[in-house]
Amino acid sequence: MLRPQDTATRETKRLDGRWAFALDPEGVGRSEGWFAGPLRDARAMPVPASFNDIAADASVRDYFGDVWYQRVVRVPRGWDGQRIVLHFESATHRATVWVGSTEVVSHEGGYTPFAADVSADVVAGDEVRVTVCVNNTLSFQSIPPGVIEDSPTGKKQLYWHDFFNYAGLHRSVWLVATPVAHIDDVTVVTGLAGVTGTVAYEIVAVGAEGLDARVVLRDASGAEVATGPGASGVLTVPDVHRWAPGDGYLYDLEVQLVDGGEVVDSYHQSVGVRTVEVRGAEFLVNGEPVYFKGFGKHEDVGVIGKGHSDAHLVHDFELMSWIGANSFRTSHYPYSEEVLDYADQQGFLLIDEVAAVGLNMGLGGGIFGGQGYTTFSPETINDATREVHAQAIRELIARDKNHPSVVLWSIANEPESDTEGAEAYFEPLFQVARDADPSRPVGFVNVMLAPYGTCRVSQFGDVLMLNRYYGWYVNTGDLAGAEVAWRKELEGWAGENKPIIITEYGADTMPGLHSLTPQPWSEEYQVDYLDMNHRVFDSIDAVVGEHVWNFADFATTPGIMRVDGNKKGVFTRDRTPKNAAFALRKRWASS
Ligand code: BDP
Repeated sequence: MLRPQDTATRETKRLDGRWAFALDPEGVGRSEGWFAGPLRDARAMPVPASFNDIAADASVRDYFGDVWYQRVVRVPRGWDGQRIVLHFESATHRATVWVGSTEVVSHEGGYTPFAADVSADVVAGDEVRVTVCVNNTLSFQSIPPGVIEDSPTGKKQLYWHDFFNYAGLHRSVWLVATPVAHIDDVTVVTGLAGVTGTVAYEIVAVGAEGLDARVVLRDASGAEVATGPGASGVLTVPDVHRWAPGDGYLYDLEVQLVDGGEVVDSYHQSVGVRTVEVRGAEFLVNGEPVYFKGFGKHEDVGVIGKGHSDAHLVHDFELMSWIGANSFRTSHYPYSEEVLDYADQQGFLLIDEVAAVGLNMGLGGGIFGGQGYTTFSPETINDATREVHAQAIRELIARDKNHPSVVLWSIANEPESDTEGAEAYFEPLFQVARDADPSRPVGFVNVMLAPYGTCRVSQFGDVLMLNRYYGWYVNTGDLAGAEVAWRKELEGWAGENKPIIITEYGADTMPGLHSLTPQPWSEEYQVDYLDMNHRVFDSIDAVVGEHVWNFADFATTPGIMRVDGNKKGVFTRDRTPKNAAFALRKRWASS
Protein backbone atom coordinates (compact mmCIF):
# COMPACT_ATOMS: atom_id res chain seq x y z
CA MET A 1 0.00 0.00 0.00
CA LEU A 2 1.49 3.30 -1.07
CA ARG A 3 1.65 6.31 1.20
CA PRO A 4 -0.68 9.17 0.36
CA GLN A 5 1.13 11.69 -1.80
CA ASP A 6 0.44 14.82 -3.85
CA THR A 7 1.82 14.32 -7.34
CA ALA A 8 1.04 15.50 -10.85
CA THR A 9 -1.82 12.96 -10.87
CA ARG A 10 -2.74 12.53 -7.18
CA GLU A 11 -4.17 14.73 -4.48
CA THR A 12 -4.55 14.35 -0.73
CA LYS A 13 -6.59 15.86 2.04
CA ARG A 14 -5.42 15.26 5.61
CA LEU A 15 -8.27 14.66 8.06
CA ASP A 16 -6.32 15.61 11.17
CA GLY A 17 -7.82 17.92 13.78
CA ARG A 18 -10.58 17.53 16.35
CA TRP A 19 -12.88 14.56 15.88
CA ALA A 20 -15.97 13.70 17.95
CA PHE A 21 -15.15 10.90 20.39
CA ALA A 22 -17.12 8.60 22.66
CA LEU A 23 -16.33 5.63 24.86
CA ASP A 24 -18.50 2.56 24.47
CA PRO A 25 -18.05 0.75 27.79
CA GLU A 26 -21.10 -1.46 27.23
CA GLY A 27 -19.93 -2.39 23.73
CA VAL A 28 -23.30 -1.48 22.20
CA GLY A 29 -22.18 0.97 19.51
CA ARG A 30 -22.17 -1.52 16.68
CA SER A 31 -25.57 -3.05 17.42
CA GLU A 32 -27.08 0.38 18.04
CA GLY A 33 -25.55 1.68 14.80
CA TRP A 34 -23.62 4.62 16.21
CA PHE A 35 -22.12 5.14 12.75
CA ALA A 36 -25.58 5.92 11.33
CA GLY A 37 -25.77 9.42 12.80
CA PRO A 38 -23.86 11.99 14.85
CA LEU A 39 -22.20 10.43 17.92
CA ARG A 40 -24.19 11.26 21.01
CA ASP A 41 -22.56 12.70 24.16
CA ALA A 42 -19.30 13.05 22.29
CA ARG A 43 -16.28 14.95 23.49
CA ALA A 44 -13.55 16.47 21.31
CA MET A 45 -10.55 14.29 20.56
CA PRO A 46 -7.49 15.43 18.63
CA VAL A 47 -6.12 13.30 15.81
CA PRO A 48 -3.29 12.35 15.81
CA ALA A 49 -2.99 11.53 19.53
CA SER A 50 -3.53 8.75 22.01
CA PHE A 51 -6.89 9.38 23.63
CA ASN A 52 -5.71 8.29 27.08
CA ASP A 53 -4.15 11.46 28.51
CA ILE A 54 -6.30 14.03 26.71
CA ALA A 55 -9.24 13.98 29.09
CA ALA A 56 -8.87 14.77 32.81
CA ASP A 57 -10.53 11.50 33.58
CA ALA A 58 -9.14 8.17 34.82
CA SER A 59 -11.98 6.31 33.12
CA VAL A 60 -10.62 7.52 29.78
CA ARG A 61 -6.95 6.96 30.60
CA ASP A 62 -7.41 3.38 31.74
CA TYR A 63 -10.23 2.52 29.37
CA PHE A 64 -10.26 -0.65 27.33
CA GLY A 65 -12.88 -1.69 24.83
CA ASP A 66 -14.44 0.08 21.84
CA VAL A 67 -14.08 3.83 21.37
CA TRP A 68 -15.66 5.81 18.56
CA TYR A 69 -14.21 8.62 16.47
CA GLN A 70 -16.29 10.58 14.01
CA ARG A 71 -16.05 13.60 11.75
CA VAL A 72 -17.67 15.03 8.68
CA VAL A 73 -15.47 15.72 5.68
CA ARG A 74 -16.19 17.44 2.41
CA VAL A 75 -14.82 15.56 -0.57
CA PRO A 76 -12.98 18.04 -2.81
CA ARG A 77 -15.23 19.06 -5.70
CA GLY A 78 -12.51 18.45 -8.28
CA TRP A 79 -12.30 14.74 -7.47
CA ASP A 80 -15.12 13.61 -9.72
CA GLY A 81 -14.22 10.47 -11.68
CA GLN A 82 -11.17 9.76 -9.50
CA ARG A 83 -10.52 6.73 -7.35
CA ILE A 84 -11.05 7.97 -3.79
CA VAL A 85 -9.35 6.24 -0.89
CA LEU A 86 -9.71 6.67 2.86
CA HIS A 87 -6.29 5.92 4.38
CA PHE A 88 -5.37 5.41 8.04
CA GLU A 89 -1.69 5.43 8.93
CA SER A 90 -2.64 3.39 12.01
CA ALA A 91 -5.43 2.68 14.49
CA THR A 92 -4.32 1.08 17.76
CA HIS A 93 -4.94 -1.83 18.06
CA ARG A 94 -7.74 -2.52 15.57
CA ALA A 95 -10.53 -0.67 13.86
CA THR A 96 -13.65 -0.81 11.74
CA VAL A 97 -14.55 2.15 9.54
CA TRP A 98 -17.87 3.36 8.14
CA VAL A 99 -18.47 5.97 5.48
CA GLY A 100 -22.02 7.17 6.02
CA SER A 101 -23.70 3.92 7.09
CA THR A 102 -21.53 1.69 4.91
CA GLU A 103 -18.84 -0.39 6.55
CA VAL A 104 -15.75 0.02 4.37
CA VAL A 105 -12.81 -1.67 6.10
CA SER A 106 -11.58 -3.44 9.23
CA HIS A 107 -7.96 -3.86 10.28
CA GLU A 108 -6.10 -5.78 12.98
CA GLY A 109 -2.81 -4.46 14.38
CA GLY A 110 -2.12 -1.07 15.86
CA TYR A 111 0.91 0.22 14.00
CA THR A 112 0.54 -0.39 10.28
CA PRO A 113 -1.61 1.39 7.70
CA PHE A 114 -4.83 0.32 6.05
CA ALA A 115 -7.12 1.86 3.48
CA ALA A 116 -10.48 1.51 1.79
CA ASP A 117 -11.53 2.41 -1.73
CA VAL A 118 -14.56 4.60 -1.02
CA SER A 119 -15.17 5.81 -4.58
CA ALA A 120 -18.64 4.26 -4.57
CA ASP A 121 -19.55 5.73 -1.19
CA VAL A 122 -18.78 9.42 -1.71
CA VAL A 123 -19.64 12.19 -4.16
CA ALA A 124 -17.09 14.82 -5.10
CA GLY A 125 -18.15 18.15 -3.60
CA ASP A 126 -20.45 16.59 -0.99
CA GLU A 127 -19.99 16.06 2.71
CA VAL A 128 -19.68 12.58 4.13
CA ARG A 129 -19.61 11.24 7.69
CA VAL A 130 -16.60 9.09 8.62
CA THR A 131 -16.93 6.93 11.75
CA VAL A 132 -14.21 4.74 13.21
CA CYS A 133 -14.65 2.19 15.97
CA VAL A 134 -11.21 1.66 17.51
CA ASN A 135 -10.65 -1.17 19.94
CA ASN A 136 -7.63 -1.30 22.25
CA THR A 137 -8.05 -4.60 24.07
CA LEU A 138 -5.22 -7.11 24.06
CA SER A 139 -5.71 -10.85 24.05
CA PHE A 140 -3.59 -13.94 23.60
CA GLN A 141 -4.36 -13.63 19.92
CA SER A 142 -3.25 -10.04 19.51
CA ILE A 143 0.21 -8.64 18.82
CA PRO A 144 1.20 -7.48 21.40
CA PRO A 145 -0.66 -9.97 23.61
CA GLY A 146 -2.55 -9.38 26.84
CA VAL A 147 -5.45 -10.83 28.76
CA ILE A 148 -8.59 -9.53 30.39
CA GLU A 149 -9.08 -10.97 33.85
CA ASP A 150 -12.08 -10.86 36.14
CA SER A 151 -11.54 -9.21 39.51
CA PRO A 152 -13.85 -8.37 42.41
CA THR A 153 -14.05 -4.83 41.03
CA GLY A 154 -14.64 -5.77 37.44
CA LYS A 155 -12.59 -6.71 34.43
CA LYS A 156 -8.91 -5.69 34.23
CA GLN A 157 -6.65 -5.57 31.21
CA LEU A 158 -3.23 -7.12 31.83
CA TYR A 159 -0.25 -7.24 29.50
CA TRP A 160 3.42 -8.18 29.75
CA HIS A 161 5.11 -5.26 28.06
CA ASP A 162 6.66 -2.44 29.99
CA PHE A 163 5.01 0.56 28.38
CA PHE A 164 1.59 2.08 28.72
CA ASN A 165 -1.07 0.72 26.38
CA TYR A 166 -1.71 4.03 24.63
CA ALA A 167 -4.35 3.78 21.94
CA GLY A 168 -6.45 5.63 19.42
CA LEU A 169 -5.69 7.30 16.10
CA HIS A 170 -1.98 7.96 16.57
CA ARG A 171 -1.20 9.06 13.06
CA SER A 172 -2.76 10.96 10.21
CA VAL A 173 -5.95 10.00 8.43
CA TRP A 174 -6.17 10.90 4.75
CA LEU A 175 -8.59 11.18 1.92
CA VAL A 176 -6.72 10.52 -1.29
CA ALA A 177 -7.61 10.86 -4.96
CA THR A 178 -5.75 8.79 -7.54
CA PRO A 179 -6.53 7.98 -11.15
CA VAL A 180 -8.66 4.85 -11.55
CA ALA A 181 -5.77 3.20 -13.41
CA HIS A 182 -3.16 3.53 -10.73
CA ILE A 183 0.18 2.45 -9.36
CA ASP A 184 -0.56 0.23 -6.38
CA ASP A 185 2.89 -0.68 -5.14
CA VAL A 186 6.55 -0.25 -5.90
CA THR A 187 9.53 -2.17 -4.54
CA VAL A 188 13.14 -1.07 -4.89
CA VAL A 189 16.27 -3.01 -4.01
CA THR A 190 19.60 -1.30 -4.46
CA GLY A 191 23.08 -2.64 -5.12
CA LEU A 192 26.63 -1.45 -5.63
CA ALA A 193 29.37 -2.53 -8.00
CA GLY A 194 32.32 -0.29 -7.29
CA VAL A 195 31.25 3.28 -8.00
CA THR A 196 28.18 2.16 -9.94
CA GLY A 197 24.85 1.83 -8.17
CA THR A 198 21.94 -0.33 -9.22
CA VAL A 199 18.27 0.20 -8.50
CA ALA A 200 16.10 -2.82 -9.18
CA TYR A 201 12.45 -1.82 -9.27
CA GLU A 202 9.14 -3.58 -9.54
CA ILE A 203 5.82 -1.86 -10.03
CA VAL A 204 2.34 -3.22 -9.35
CA ALA A 205 -0.41 -1.39 -11.22
CA VAL A 206 -4.17 -1.85 -11.04
CA GLY A 207 -6.67 -1.20 -13.80
CA ALA A 208 -3.79 -0.42 -16.11
CA GLU A 209 -4.48 -2.78 -19.03
CA GLY A 210 -3.11 -1.24 -22.20
CA LEU A 211 -0.97 1.27 -20.33
CA ASP A 212 2.82 1.25 -20.07
CA ALA A 213 4.92 1.70 -16.97
CA ARG A 214 8.20 3.58 -16.84
CA VAL A 215 10.51 5.09 -14.25
CA VAL A 216 12.75 8.12 -14.09
CA LEU A 217 15.51 8.37 -11.49
CA ARG A 218 16.63 11.86 -10.52
CA ASP A 219 19.42 12.91 -8.19
CA ALA A 220 18.96 15.31 -5.28
CA SER A 221 19.42 18.31 -7.58
CA GLY A 222 16.64 17.07 -9.83
CA ALA A 223 18.91 15.97 -12.70
CA GLU A 224 17.80 12.82 -14.51
CA VAL A 225 20.33 10.03 -14.01
CA ALA A 226 18.54 6.98 -15.38
CA THR A 227 15.28 5.91 -16.97
CA GLY A 228 13.71 2.55 -17.48
CA PRO A 229 10.79 1.19 -19.46
CA GLY A 230 8.44 -1.47 -18.12
CA ALA A 231 6.97 -2.55 -14.83
CA SER A 232 10.26 -4.00 -13.63
CA GLY A 233 13.91 -3.58 -14.40
CA VAL A 234 17.29 -2.56 -13.11
CA LEU A 235 18.64 0.98 -13.43
CA THR A 236 22.34 1.69 -13.24
CA VAL A 237 23.73 4.85 -11.73
CA PRO A 238 27.34 5.59 -12.66
CA ASP A 239 29.30 7.46 -9.99
CA VAL A 240 26.51 6.89 -7.54
CA HIS A 241 26.20 8.97 -4.39
CA ARG A 242 25.74 6.23 -1.81
CA TRP A 243 23.32 6.45 1.06
CA ALA A 244 25.47 5.87 4.16
CA PRO A 245 25.28 6.34 7.92
CA GLY A 246 25.38 10.11 8.47
CA ASP A 247 24.83 10.81 4.75
CA GLY A 248 21.14 10.46 3.96
CA TYR A 249 21.50 11.09 0.24
CA LEU A 250 18.29 10.26 -1.58
CA TYR A 251 17.44 9.89 -5.24
CA ASP A 252 13.88 10.30 -6.43
CA LEU A 253 12.37 7.47 -8.44
CA GLU A 254 9.34 8.74 -10.33
CA VAL A 255 7.12 5.84 -11.28
CA GLN A 256 4.70 6.53 -14.10
CA LEU A 257 1.83 4.86 -15.88
CA VAL A 258 1.66 6.23 -19.39
CA ASP A 259 -0.74 6.11 -22.29
CA GLY A 260 1.39 7.02 -25.27
CA GLY A 261 2.74 10.45 -24.37
CA GLU A 262 0.26 11.08 -21.57
CA VAL A 263 1.16 10.44 -17.93
CA VAL A 264 -1.87 8.73 -16.38
CA ASP A 265 -0.44 8.20 -12.88
CA SER A 266 2.75 9.34 -11.21
CA TYR A 267 4.22 8.39 -7.84
CA HIS A 268 7.53 9.38 -6.26
CA GLN A 269 9.60 6.89 -4.29
CA SER A 270 12.75 8.11 -2.58
CA VAL A 271 15.70 5.76 -2.97
CA GLY A 272 18.92 5.51 -0.98
CA VAL A 273 21.47 3.41 -2.81
CA ARG A 274 23.23 1.21 -0.28
CA THR A 275 23.87 -2.42 0.54
CA VAL A 276 23.48 -4.31 3.80
CA GLU A 277 25.22 -7.57 4.55
CA VAL A 278 26.14 -9.76 7.48
CA ARG A 279 29.51 -11.44 7.02
CA GLY A 280 30.79 -13.56 9.88
CA ALA A 281 30.55 -11.40 12.99
CA GLU A 282 30.50 -8.16 10.99
CA PHE A 283 27.56 -5.99 9.98
CA LEU A 284 28.38 -4.25 6.72
CA VAL A 285 26.74 -1.25 5.09
CA ASN A 286 28.16 -0.59 1.61
CA GLY A 287 30.74 -3.25 2.36
CA GLU A 288 32.07 -1.33 5.39
CA PRO A 289 31.71 -2.55 8.98
CA VAL A 290 29.39 -0.34 11.01
CA TYR A 291 29.06 0.09 14.76
CA PHE A 292 25.56 0.94 15.96
CA LYS A 293 25.48 3.77 18.52
CA GLY A 294 22.12 4.83 19.81
CA PHE A 295 19.02 3.81 21.65
CA GLY A 296 15.96 1.80 22.06
CA LYS A 297 13.25 4.44 21.86
CA HIS A 298 9.52 4.78 22.30
CA GLU A 299 6.89 6.88 20.64
CA ASP A 300 5.98 8.50 23.94
CA VAL A 301 5.56 12.09 25.08
CA GLY A 302 3.32 13.97 27.49
CA VAL A 303 -0.35 14.66 26.66
CA ILE A 304 -0.37 13.05 23.18
CA GLY A 305 1.13 9.71 24.29
CA LYS A 306 1.99 7.82 21.12
CA GLY A 307 0.50 10.44 18.82
CA HIS A 308 2.86 11.55 16.07
CA SER A 309 4.19 15.10 16.30
CA ASP A 310 6.71 16.57 13.86
CA ALA A 311 8.04 18.86 16.60
CA HIS A 312 8.99 15.91 18.77
CA LEU A 313 10.28 13.94 15.79
CA VAL A 314 12.71 16.65 14.71
CA HIS A 315 13.72 17.45 18.29
CA ASP A 316 14.49 13.80 19.10
CA PHE A 317 16.70 13.54 16.02
CA GLU A 318 18.44 16.78 17.00
CA LEU A 319 19.19 15.28 20.40
CA MET A 320 20.37 12.01 18.88
CA SER A 321 22.69 13.85 16.50
CA TRP A 322 23.99 16.02 19.33
CA ILE A 323 24.82 12.94 21.39
CA GLY A 324 26.55 11.21 18.46
CA ALA A 325 24.02 8.43 17.86
CA ASN A 326 23.84 6.91 14.37
CA SER A 327 20.97 4.48 14.90
CA PHE A 328 18.00 3.35 16.97
CA ARG A 329 15.53 0.51 17.26
CA THR A 330 11.82 1.14 16.78
CA SER A 331 11.22 -0.65 20.07
CA HIS A 332 8.65 -2.16 20.41
CA TYR A 333 6.43 -1.56 17.35
CA PRO A 334 6.53 0.03 13.91
CA TYR A 335 6.90 3.79 14.28
CA SER A 336 5.17 6.47 12.24
CA GLU A 337 6.25 6.55 8.61
CA GLU A 338 7.29 10.17 9.20
CA VAL A 339 9.98 8.80 11.51
CA LEU A 340 11.20 6.40 8.83
CA ASP A 341 11.28 9.14 6.17
CA TYR A 342 13.23 11.42 8.45
CA ALA A 343 15.68 8.65 9.36
CA ASP A 344 16.29 8.11 5.63
CA GLN A 345 17.01 11.80 5.19
CA GLN A 346 19.26 11.99 8.24
CA GLY A 347 21.24 8.86 7.42
CA PHE A 348 20.20 6.95 10.55
CA LEU A 349 20.32 3.16 10.73
CA LEU A 350 17.14 1.52 12.01
CA ILE A 351 16.34 -1.81 13.52
CA ASP A 352 12.68 -2.03 12.56
CA GLU A 353 10.61 -4.01 15.06
CA VAL A 354 7.24 -5.75 14.93
CA ALA A 355 4.90 -5.15 17.89
CA ALA A 356 5.58 -8.65 19.20
CA VAL A 357 6.50 -7.71 22.75
CA GLY A 358 5.48 -9.46 25.95
CA LEU A 359 5.28 -13.01 24.56
CA ASN A 360 6.87 -14.09 27.79
CA MET A 361 4.96 -15.07 30.88
CA GLY A 362 8.20 -15.48 32.80
CA LEU A 363 8.88 -11.77 32.73
CA GLY A 364 8.04 -9.47 35.55
CA GLY A 365 7.07 -12.19 37.99
CA GLY A 366 3.73 -10.53 38.50
CA ILE A 367 5.17 -7.06 38.64
CA PHE A 368 3.80 -6.21 35.26
CA GLY A 369 0.90 -8.55 35.94
CA GLY A 370 -0.23 -11.97 34.92
CA GLN A 371 1.37 -14.83 36.74
CA GLY A 372 0.20 -18.34 36.21
CA TYR A 373 0.12 -18.54 32.41
CA THR A 374 2.15 -20.74 30.10
CA THR A 375 3.52 -18.66 27.24
CA PHE A 376 3.03 -21.10 24.36
CA SER A 377 -0.02 -23.36 24.72
CA PRO A 378 -3.29 -24.01 22.89
CA GLU A 379 -5.06 -21.63 25.32
CA THR A 380 -2.48 -18.83 25.29
CA ILE A 381 -0.01 -17.89 22.53
CA ASN A 382 -0.99 -20.42 19.87
CA ASP A 383 -1.20 -21.04 16.14
CA ALA A 384 -3.80 -18.31 15.73
CA THR A 385 -1.46 -15.86 17.46
CA ARG A 386 1.32 -16.90 15.14
CA GLU A 387 -0.86 -16.13 12.14
CA VAL A 388 -1.55 -12.63 13.52
CA HIS A 389 2.18 -12.27 14.22
CA ALA A 390 3.06 -13.40 10.68
CA GLN A 391 0.64 -10.86 9.25
CA ALA A 392 2.22 -8.13 11.42
CA ILE A 393 5.64 -9.05 10.01
CA ARG A 394 4.32 -9.00 6.43
CA GLU A 395 2.63 -5.64 6.95
CA LEU A 396 5.73 -4.10 8.52
CA ILE A 397 7.93 -5.24 5.67
CA ALA A 398 5.39 -4.21 3.03
CA ARG A 399 5.29 -0.76 4.59
CA ASP A 400 9.00 -0.20 5.23
CA LYS A 401 10.78 -2.26 2.55
CA ASN A 402 11.92 0.77 0.56
CA HIS A 403 13.52 2.70 3.42
CA PRO A 404 17.31 2.71 3.17
CA SER A 405 17.47 3.49 6.90
CA VAL A 406 16.01 0.07 7.72
CA VAL A 407 18.93 -2.34 7.86
CA LEU A 408 17.60 -5.11 10.10
CA TRP A 409 14.18 -6.57 10.91
CA SER A 410 13.40 -7.51 14.50
CA ILE A 411 10.51 -9.95 14.65
CA ALA A 412 10.05 -9.90 18.45
CA ASN A 413 11.30 -8.34 21.67
CA GLU A 414 12.20 -10.59 24.59
CA PRO A 415 9.85 -13.49 23.91
CA GLU A 416 10.26 -16.73 25.80
CA SER A 417 13.00 -18.37 23.76
CA ASP A 418 14.43 -21.24 25.80
CA THR A 419 11.65 -23.80 25.27
CA GLU A 420 10.61 -26.22 22.58
CA GLY A 421 7.36 -24.30 22.20
CA ALA A 422 9.31 -21.13 21.47
CA GLU A 423 11.48 -22.84 18.87
CA ALA A 424 8.44 -24.27 17.09
CA TYR A 425 6.60 -20.96 17.23
CA PHE A 426 9.44 -18.84 15.87
CA GLU A 427 11.11 -20.90 13.17
CA PRO A 428 8.37 -20.30 10.57
CA LEU A 429 8.20 -16.60 11.46
CA PHE A 430 11.82 -16.09 10.44
CA GLN A 431 10.88 -17.65 7.12
CA VAL A 432 7.94 -15.26 6.78
CA ALA A 433 10.34 -12.33 7.16
CA ARG A 434 12.88 -13.76 4.72
CA ASP A 435 10.21 -14.50 2.14
CA ALA A 436 8.90 -10.96 2.43
CA ASP A 437 12.37 -9.43 2.15
CA PRO A 438 15.36 -11.50 1.05
CA SER A 439 17.53 -8.35 1.02
CA ARG A 440 17.89 -7.64 4.73
CA PRO A 441 19.05 -9.59 7.77
CA VAL A 442 16.48 -10.77 10.29
CA GLY A 443 16.76 -11.23 14.03
CA PHE A 444 14.87 -11.13 17.28
CA VAL A 445 15.75 -9.61 20.65
CA ASN A 446 16.87 -12.13 23.27
CA VAL A 447 15.94 -11.70 26.93
CA MET A 448 18.17 -12.17 29.96
CA LEU A 449 16.02 -15.15 31.02
CA ALA A 450 17.45 -17.11 28.05
CA PRO A 451 21.18 -16.52 28.50
CA TYR A 452 23.94 -17.97 26.36
CA GLY A 453 23.64 -21.71 25.99
CA THR A 454 19.89 -21.88 26.67
CA CYS A 455 18.29 -19.89 23.83
CA ARG A 456 16.63 -22.01 21.14
CA VAL A 457 15.57 -19.21 18.84
CA SER A 458 18.76 -17.22 18.19
CA GLN A 459 19.96 -20.03 15.87
CA PHE A 460 17.46 -18.68 13.30
CA GLY A 461 18.70 -15.07 13.32
CA ASP A 462 21.41 -13.46 11.20
CA VAL A 463 22.34 -11.13 14.04
CA LEU A 464 22.26 -11.62 17.81
CA MET A 465 20.36 -8.89 19.61
CA LEU A 466 20.74 -9.02 23.38
CA ASN A 467 19.00 -7.09 26.16
CA ARG A 468 21.02 -7.29 29.36
CA TYR A 469 20.75 -5.57 32.71
CA TYR A 470 23.82 -6.73 34.63
CA GLY A 471 24.24 -4.13 37.36
CA TRP A 472 20.56 -3.29 37.38
CA TYR A 473 18.10 -6.22 37.64
CA VAL A 474 20.93 -8.55 38.65
CA ASN A 475 24.12 -7.58 40.51
CA THR A 476 22.18 -4.49 41.53
CA GLY A 477 24.60 -1.88 42.80
CA ASP A 478 27.54 -4.24 42.25
CA LEU A 479 29.15 -3.07 39.05
CA ALA A 480 32.33 -5.08 39.64
CA GLY A 481 30.37 -8.33 39.92
CA ALA A 482 28.19 -7.29 37.00
CA GLU A 483 31.22 -6.71 34.80
CA VAL A 484 32.61 -10.19 35.41
CA ALA A 485 29.27 -11.94 34.86
CA TRP A 486 28.41 -9.90 31.77
CA ARG A 487 31.78 -10.41 30.09
CA LYS A 488 31.57 -14.14 30.72
CA GLU A 489 28.14 -14.42 29.11
CA LEU A 490 29.08 -12.23 26.16
CA GLU A 491 32.22 -14.24 25.47
CA GLY A 492 29.94 -17.24 25.08
CA TRP A 493 27.74 -15.49 22.52
CA ALA A 494 30.83 -14.22 20.68
CA GLY A 495 31.68 -17.85 19.88
CA GLU A 496 28.60 -18.03 17.62
CA ASN A 497 30.36 -16.00 14.93
CA LYS A 498 27.42 -13.69 14.38
CA PRO A 499 27.38 -9.92 14.90
CA ILE A 500 26.08 -8.96 18.35
CA ILE A 501 24.10 -5.79 18.95
CA ILE A 502 23.38 -4.97 22.56
CA THR A 503 19.84 -3.77 22.02
CA GLU A 504 19.18 -2.83 25.66
CA TYR A 505 21.29 -1.97 28.67
CA GLY A 506 20.21 0.67 31.13
CA ALA A 507 19.62 1.75 34.70
CA ASP A 508 16.62 3.62 36.09
CA THR A 509 17.75 7.09 37.14
CA MET A 510 15.90 9.82 39.01
CA PRO A 511 17.01 13.09 37.47
CA GLY A 512 18.53 15.28 40.17
CA LEU A 513 19.36 12.38 42.50
CA HIS A 514 23.09 12.46 43.23
CA SER A 515 25.35 10.27 45.29
CA LEU A 516 29.01 10.33 46.18
CA THR A 517 29.29 6.56 46.04
CA PRO A 518 27.66 4.70 43.16
CA GLN A 519 24.08 4.22 44.35
CA PRO A 520 21.41 2.81 42.01
CA TRP A 521 18.89 5.43 40.84
CA SER A 522 21.47 8.24 41.05
CA GLU A 523 22.74 10.07 37.98
CA GLU A 524 26.28 9.00 38.89
CA TYR A 525 25.29 5.34 38.95
CA GLN A 526 23.77 5.56 35.48
CA VAL A 527 27.07 6.97 34.17
CA ASP A 528 29.16 4.32 35.95
CA TYR A 529 26.78 1.60 34.79
CA LEU A 530 27.16 2.68 31.15
CA ASP A 531 30.97 2.90 31.53
CA MET A 532 31.08 -0.63 32.87
CA ASN A 533 29.02 -1.90 29.93
CA HIS A 534 31.24 -0.08 27.46
CA ARG A 535 34.36 -1.69 28.92
CA VAL A 536 32.74 -5.07 28.34
CA PHE A 537 31.62 -4.26 24.78
CA ASP A 538 35.01 -2.82 23.84
CA SER A 539 36.70 -6.05 24.87
CA ILE A 540 34.63 -8.22 22.50
CA ASP A 541 35.08 -7.92 18.73
CA ALA A 542 31.74 -9.47 17.83
CA VAL A 543 29.89 -6.60 19.52
CA VAL A 544 28.91 -4.31 16.64
CA GLY A 545 26.53 -2.02 18.40
CA GLU A 546 25.21 -0.55 21.62
CA HIS A 547 21.69 0.78 22.10
CA VAL A 548 21.10 2.24 25.52
CA TRP A 549 17.70 1.63 27.07
CA ASN A 550 16.16 4.15 26.77
CA PHE A 551 16.49 7.40 24.86
CA ALA A 552 13.97 9.04 27.22
CA ASP A 553 11.87 8.21 30.27
CA PHE A 554 8.48 6.85 29.28
CA ALA A 555 5.04 5.99 30.61
CA THR A 556 4.28 2.50 31.89
CA THR A 557 1.54 0.83 33.87
CA PRO A 558 1.81 1.51 37.61
CA GLY A 559 4.07 -0.90 39.47
CA ILE A 560 6.35 -1.11 42.46
CA MET A 561 9.39 -0.99 40.16
CA ARG A 562 8.23 2.14 38.35
CA VAL A 563 8.19 5.70 39.65
CA ASP A 564 6.03 7.77 37.32
CA GLY A 565 7.03 5.43 34.51
CA ASN A 566 10.29 3.86 33.41
CA LYS A 567 13.22 6.12 34.30
CA LYS A 568 15.98 4.53 32.26
CA GLY A 569 16.00 7.49 29.89
CA VAL A 570 19.21 9.32 29.15
CA PHE A 571 16.82 12.22 28.70
CA THR A 572 13.76 12.82 30.84
CA ARG A 573 10.34 12.39 29.31
CA ASP A 574 10.36 16.10 28.40
CA ARG A 575 13.84 15.66 26.88
CA THR A 576 16.06 17.29 29.54
CA PRO A 577 19.50 15.62 29.61
CA LYS A 578 20.62 13.57 32.59
CA ASN A 579 24.37 13.40 33.31
CA ALA A 580 24.53 10.22 31.26
CA ALA A 581 23.71 12.21 28.12
CA PHE A 582 26.95 14.15 28.42
CA ALA A 583 28.91 10.98 29.18
CA LEU A 584 27.50 9.22 26.12
CA ARG A 585 28.21 12.25 23.98
CA LYS A 586 31.87 12.02 25.00
CA ARG A 587 32.01 8.41 23.87
CA TRP A 588 29.87 8.62 20.75
CA ALA A 589 30.33 12.06 19.28
CA SER A 590 34.11 11.68 19.23
CA SER A 591 34.23 8.28 17.53
C1 BDP B 1 13.19 -5.05 28.87
C2 BDP B 1 12.17 -4.64 27.84
C3 BDP B 1 11.81 -3.17 27.88
C4 BDP B 1 11.73 -2.71 29.32
C5 BDP B 1 13.11 -2.87 29.95
C6 BDP B 1 13.13 -2.40 31.41
O1 BDP B 1 12.53 -5.01 26.54
O2 BDP B 1 10.60 -2.94 27.21
O3 BDP B 1 11.26 -1.40 29.45
O4 BDP B 1 13.50 -4.22 29.90
O5 BDP B 1 12.85 -3.21 32.27
O6 BDP B 1 12.65 -6.13 29.54
O7 BDP B 1 13.39 -1.23 31.64
